[in-house]
Amino acid sequence: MHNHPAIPYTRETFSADDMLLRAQQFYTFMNTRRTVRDFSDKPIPEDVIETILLTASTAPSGAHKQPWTFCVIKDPAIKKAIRIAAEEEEKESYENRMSDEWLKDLAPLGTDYHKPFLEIAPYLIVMFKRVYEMEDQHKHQNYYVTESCGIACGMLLSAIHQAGLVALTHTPSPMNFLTKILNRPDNERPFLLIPVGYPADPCYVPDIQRRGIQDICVWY
Ligand code: IYR
Repeated sequence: MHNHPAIPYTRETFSADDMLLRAQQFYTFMNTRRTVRDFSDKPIPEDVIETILLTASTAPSGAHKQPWTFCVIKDPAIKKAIRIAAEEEEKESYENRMSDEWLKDLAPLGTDYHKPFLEIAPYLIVMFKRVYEMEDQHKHQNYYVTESCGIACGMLLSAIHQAGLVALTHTPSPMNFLTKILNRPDNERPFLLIPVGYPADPCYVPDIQRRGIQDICVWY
């Protein structure tokens, strides 16, 4: 049946009771994740970040192309350049590009164009999506690049949470300045900018709730 190389795969399974317990425990843990904007500048070992990125890279991807590059920025001068460029775009967005409805929807989050966390957080992870690969001067297609990168990002956020760290999914718009500052090749496009660190002490998050199961699930 298979004419491609395949290896056996098994994994540990659980009784219904244990499945429910594990599912509940994981949900309880993940439900303590919050998007954070108040970061501490306390350093984090590089191997923690590398391990988190390896977890992100376990995500499924179209034709297993793994169409992502994670740039990790620790250099204060580069963080500062990113902050300056991001605030310039964000100022324009908040003042002229975002609709009244959008600004109203953001009001409970208390965001504005100031982005001090871009310099305070010990690392900025910028995820680039790789829209194609260059091999032997030929372009090779990648597939479902946005979906693949979105899934990898979710796994990245989970890995950050598991390590006891916090993150922000920051989307300065437009983000092309990241391509220039980080000198990325033509096949890469900025996908998401994720400051990672310890939370500041004190750290505040918006007083908002998640939707319940009745609101997110329809059974057939
Ligand atoms: N990118 C801007 C605005 C912003 C947009 C959304 I949608 C958010 O959920 C939060 C912020 C900023 O980072 O401030």
